Order: sequence, then structure tokens, then C-alpha cells
Amino acid sequence: MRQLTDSPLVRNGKSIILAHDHGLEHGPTAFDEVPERLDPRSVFELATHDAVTGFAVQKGLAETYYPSYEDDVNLLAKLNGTSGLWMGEPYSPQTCSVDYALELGADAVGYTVYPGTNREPEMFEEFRDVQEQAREHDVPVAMWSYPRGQALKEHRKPSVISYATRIALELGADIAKVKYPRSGRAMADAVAAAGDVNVVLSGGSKTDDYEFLSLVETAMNAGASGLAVGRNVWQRENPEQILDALEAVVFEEATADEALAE
Ligand code: FBP
Repeated sequence: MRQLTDSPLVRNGKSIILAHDHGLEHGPTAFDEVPERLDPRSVFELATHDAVTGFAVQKGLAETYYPSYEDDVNLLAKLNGTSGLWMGEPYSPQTCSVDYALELGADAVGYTVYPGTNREPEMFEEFRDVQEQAREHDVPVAMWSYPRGQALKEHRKPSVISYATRIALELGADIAKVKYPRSGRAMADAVAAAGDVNVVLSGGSKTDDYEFLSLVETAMNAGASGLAVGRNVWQRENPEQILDALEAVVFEEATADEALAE
């Protein structure tokens, strides 16, 4: 594990990573209700908000748009991905090398692993190479640790999410991004299983302000180090408002009620 204290991705041990790889992962329908966000510039603009410590995108967006934002945005280059058109066993091939991510100006790299799929062995080997190359260059590695596959009926089962954070520790990630395991208690167990790895909550599909902020509050109280969120920010009509509130809950220990009252 690498100490994250000197990484721009982390502020006082916590992070808000804005994720914007959905054009690949979910397809353009992700923007149906917010057509203006189909233009990546509009989401790069959001990533300049003070609350955002890192912006996770694929290399195509980084190549084209990051040069205009590199002074104001910390880039987390997502190094693998899969489209929603793929109907095979869950697998996320590498789309960008560590070297190329660094050329693009990445401050950190991110990699999805699907523990439990038939293709777990390949994904573990590919993560090994990425993690070791990232270590050579001293850049932090965030693992999107998403257990999936035929044998796994319940992706959010508490024991499954604790296993996911532990795998991130065992394989050398610095940040583990996991889905919410249904309760604060289970989140605390998942944080404990991760050792010193920072555990961040995955945002999930859009919910209402209070529900979303309460979830984040619960996760933070359980020891989470922040969140990596996409749809719950940029699918909103007023994303700056939710970023203000997230900043209060994640960095200033505000409750959801307090954050909404501000
Ligand atoms: P959301 O906050 O919108 O869920 O984004 C987080 C994320 O991990 C993205 O990086 C990724 O595109 C998406 O979720 C993948 O979600 P799923 O694996 O459920 O399709």
C-alpha cells in the first residue's frame, strides 16, 4: 500500500471522486434526462468544483478534454472498461496503459476487478501488472472492486462487500471502491476488512437528495473515506448543489440534514 497523504486525490484522508465513464459502461442513454451532459466539457466543468478531489474518466475523454482542465482537476485515469453491450461473463479489458495515463497527466489510476467471475484469474493478472507499474511511478491505484459472476446472486451481501474490500488490500490497491452493503454496520465491517486501504462508496443510480446524503452520512460514520460518484451528481439538474452538500458531509462531518439546510 502507498501512503495517500501526499496525493491530491485525498484531502484530510478523504476523497470525492467524480466518475464519468458511463458513456462507455452504460451508453449514451445515461444522459437521456440530462442531454447537456452528453458533452463531456459540462462534466469536466463540474469536476472543477472544490468538493471534487479526483475525476475518473477513460483515456478518450482525458486525451481530448483534460488539457483544458489540468490546472483545476486531478485526473484519475480509468485503465479498463466494458460496454453495456457485452453480454458475456463479466470482464473488463484494459483500455489504457499506466505509461499512457501518466503521459495524459494522471494523478492516479483506476481499475475494475470483478472477483468471482470465470475470468477472475485474467483480471487478477492484469491488475497485478497495472499495480506494479503504478508502484514504479508512485501513483495511487483505485480498485473498483465489484464481485460478480454466475455463482454470485447477491452482489451487495455484507460478506461479499467485505470480501471485495479485502481483495483490494490483498492485491495492493490504495483505494477500494465498493457498492453499499445495505447497512452502516456492514460498511464498518467492510472498512475493517480493508486494513489501511481507503474504502469509498460507489454512488449508484440517482436517488433523492436526502436519501443519497443519508447514505453517504452512514457510510462516513462507518469509517468510509468518501465516495466515487457519477449519476447521483451529474444526472441532477443542479449538480453543484449536491456537490456543496457532499463536501459538507464528507469533509466537514455535517449530517445530511445540516448539509441540506446550508
Ligand atoms: P455511479 O455513481 O453512477 O454508480 O458510478 C460509479 C461507477 O463505478 C462508474 O464508474 C461506472 O460507470 C458505474 O458505476 C458502473 O456501474 P455498474 O457496474 O453497476 O454498471
